[in-house]
Amino acid sequence: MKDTICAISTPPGIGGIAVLRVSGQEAKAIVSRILKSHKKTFEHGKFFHTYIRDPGTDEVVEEAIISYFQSPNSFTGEDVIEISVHGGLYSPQVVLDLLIKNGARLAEPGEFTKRAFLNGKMDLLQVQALLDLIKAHSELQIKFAISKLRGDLSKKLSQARDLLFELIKETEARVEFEEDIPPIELPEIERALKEIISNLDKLLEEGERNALVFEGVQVVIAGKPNVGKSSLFNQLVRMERAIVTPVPGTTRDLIHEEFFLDGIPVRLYDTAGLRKVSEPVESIGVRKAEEIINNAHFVLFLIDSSSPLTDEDITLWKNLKKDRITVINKIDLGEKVNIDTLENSDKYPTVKVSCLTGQGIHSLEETMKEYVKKYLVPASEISLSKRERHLLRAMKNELSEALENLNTVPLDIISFYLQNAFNYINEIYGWGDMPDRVLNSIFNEFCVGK
Ligand SMILES: Nc1nc2c(ncn2[C@@H]2O[C@H](COP(=O)(O)OP(=O)(O)OP(=O)(O)O)[C@@H](O)[C@H]2O)c(=O)[nH]1
Ligand SMILES: [Mg+2]
Repeated sequence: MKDTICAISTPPGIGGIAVLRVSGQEAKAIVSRILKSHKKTFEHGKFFHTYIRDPGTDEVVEEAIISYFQSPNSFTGEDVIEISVHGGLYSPQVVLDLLIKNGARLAEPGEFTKRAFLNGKMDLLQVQALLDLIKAHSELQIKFAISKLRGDLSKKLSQARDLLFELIKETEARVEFEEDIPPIELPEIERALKEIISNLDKLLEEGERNALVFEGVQVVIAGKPNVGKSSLFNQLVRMERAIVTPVPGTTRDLIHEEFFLDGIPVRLYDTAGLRKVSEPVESIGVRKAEEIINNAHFVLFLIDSSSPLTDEDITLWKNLKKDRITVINKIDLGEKVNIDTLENSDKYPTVKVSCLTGQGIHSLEETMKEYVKKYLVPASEISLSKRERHLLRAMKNELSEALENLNTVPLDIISFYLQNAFNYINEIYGWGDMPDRVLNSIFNEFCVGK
């Protein structure tokens, strides 16, 4: 028998109420031990008012509303009792201690959700959706999380799974009872495989792009030393985060902050001014800057407005293999720069700003919003987590192997590829044998009490 778990499910702090949750076969027995009156009966979906009593001292320690959900009709699928108490700093803890003293065990992070999963109340796609929902910081993230929770992705995947299952049946039958049934129609198998692969491709493309809603867009501020990168960084993140001085080469380390543009998380990096240096600390900074630029979705390329372009600007611009917004800074000192000579400069939007006065910053933010949307045009609300993407790709690889070798290898090998693909799709749902290591890595992301 599994033990009965308990936790405070509301965040710590003073509030209207706090809720404790108890789940497991012994839930009723344990909670009964700490109630003032034993006459209360637990009825599924009903609640009652009572007092919490310490059975050791017989003293009343709290007032509570108790609700009961009978197995299997509860969040975890087990008997669940929720105890609502006054939302203080200390009293929920007193009740929790009593539950533990009387036979319950403190739940691990995400253990309620893990039990819900193990009892077949939700699949791993829904678990991920729940996690996305809890961690959501924007309306857009909520929309995507709800879509997954309601099963939009599950439906799409189950089409692929059903088709694949049919194929496995076809091939397995031939492998097992070769003589008794007509030979397999290879062109049919080929057509079906192509269909599944092409659907997977679409799903992967869409789901990966839309994952930006959760994973965010990486934007890097780059330019030669002293053009005002750190000043711009501070303006955009609205705090004095990075050190600003008139000395070129001030910034050496990578600094980043996150903020939202129209509900999409942006991770903005300030970098060391890009130049050739022999000084070891700064040159490490330059190397790190180059690395992070490579990984960025786009760059804010900073140019000093107060003097003409230098060779440094021109070389950096030319070597930058990234999409960019050109930001001309220090316009309060006059507009002496002409960027027309920069290769393809008209291909990118240009915004003029002064990080000293704040002029143009709003307009830059608007341009950035437009830019962010270039990377994210959600035609649907389907998004794929890293785990889901990884498994879908693995599944696709197996199917591609099957397709490639269809006419050249024996059918049992094709069937083997198909089985592997089938195992991957089941793993996305969390069906079949799931190693504890994998499950823990998912459920540990939750807090205690969820
Ligand atoms: N007048 C004026 N000065 C500015 C503006 N933006 C930045 N500065 C000044 O330019 C100098 C360099 O600014 P930083 O923000 O440190 O420049 P940086 O590009 O981060 O420099 P490094 O980290 O050394 O590469 C500082 O003295 C800033 O006060 C601006 O819009 N107008
Ligand atoms: Mg700097």
